[in-house]
Amino acid sequence: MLAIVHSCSTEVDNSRKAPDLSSPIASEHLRYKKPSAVSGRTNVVAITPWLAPIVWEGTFDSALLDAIYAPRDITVAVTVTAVGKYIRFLKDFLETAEQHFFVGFKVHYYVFTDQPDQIPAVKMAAGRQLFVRQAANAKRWQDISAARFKGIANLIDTELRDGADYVFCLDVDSKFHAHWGTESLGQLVAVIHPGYYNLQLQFSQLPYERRPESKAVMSADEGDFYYAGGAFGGEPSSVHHMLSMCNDNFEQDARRGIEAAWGEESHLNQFFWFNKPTKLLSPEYQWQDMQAKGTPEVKIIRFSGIIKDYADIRPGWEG
Ligand code: UD2
Repeated sequence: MLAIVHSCSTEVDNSRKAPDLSSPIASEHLRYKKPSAVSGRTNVVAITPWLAPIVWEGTFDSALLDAIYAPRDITVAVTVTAVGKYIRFLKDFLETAEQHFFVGFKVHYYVFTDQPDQIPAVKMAAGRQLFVRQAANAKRWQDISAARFKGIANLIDTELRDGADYVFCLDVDSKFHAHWGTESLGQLVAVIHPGYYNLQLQFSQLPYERRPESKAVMSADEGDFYYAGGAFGGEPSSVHHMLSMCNDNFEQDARRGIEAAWGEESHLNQFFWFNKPTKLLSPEYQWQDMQAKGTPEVKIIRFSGIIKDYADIRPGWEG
């Protein structure tokens, strides 16, 4: 495993301190507009039937949340894979992350790539560092995408259990457009897929894997939300458990010559059906540029997948 540390503009102390929960938060940081128990966002659902919050613009106060998390001196790890032609998306991903993702907090980017010499130089703020880890190329884009789960699980095992408080796993062909911060933290965090949040679809019409031969199978009356494979996260141990379970199921399928409908995303969705996420992020946190820019529900787009030429960039693309 290759380990290259890219220097950033400022010296960073790598030793993580234990959170000092005894230090009081200055009360002025805790003051904010009086909250209401009876008014708020009315055109979206902000809580699941299992009482996990669904994070939408207008449901949280960033300054208050930052004041709660800042004394804990947290480190947020981000994993992103840039293999083959997808390396071209990394610069924008990193530059926009520096503008919007956990600004003011320690962020460690872990870039998995087959081209370590092509990592762009991106100026990073103090406390933010980039680490490169080797990833293999493959003949099929599906295999590159799915291999992320095993690679990230290994990274958590070897480095993140003690090296980060939270980890987010994101698609590289994406850009940040607006604030993404402490409101997104939780034990196990899923993002509602932007293509399925507002359709009056039955469970049977969501694109879960349906074939009983696959370990990702969901029956027609099962499901919660349909979640995106391009963004999820949580505490390292919980994310590790999820990735390991999904990867085991994915490999069992592969040994029997089956590939779930949407690859690892199908396994992820089935995992979340059995193991409910503790926090959901609205599609503000995983939009797609090919969709309309805004809707009455999605007032702000924080992170979105760019439009890409599949035939040009994906190995093994068959249309
Ligand atoms: C969706 C999911 C994606 C994955 C995939 C599985 C979203 C926004 N994205 O995206 O996470 O679950 O479905 O079908 O929900 N990659 C490379 N090189 C390659 C191919 C892929 O580095 O040649 C990496 C890269 O980080 C990319 C990710 O794999 O962002 C997923 O591939 P994709 O973006 O082409 O998959 P897509 O758009 O179908």
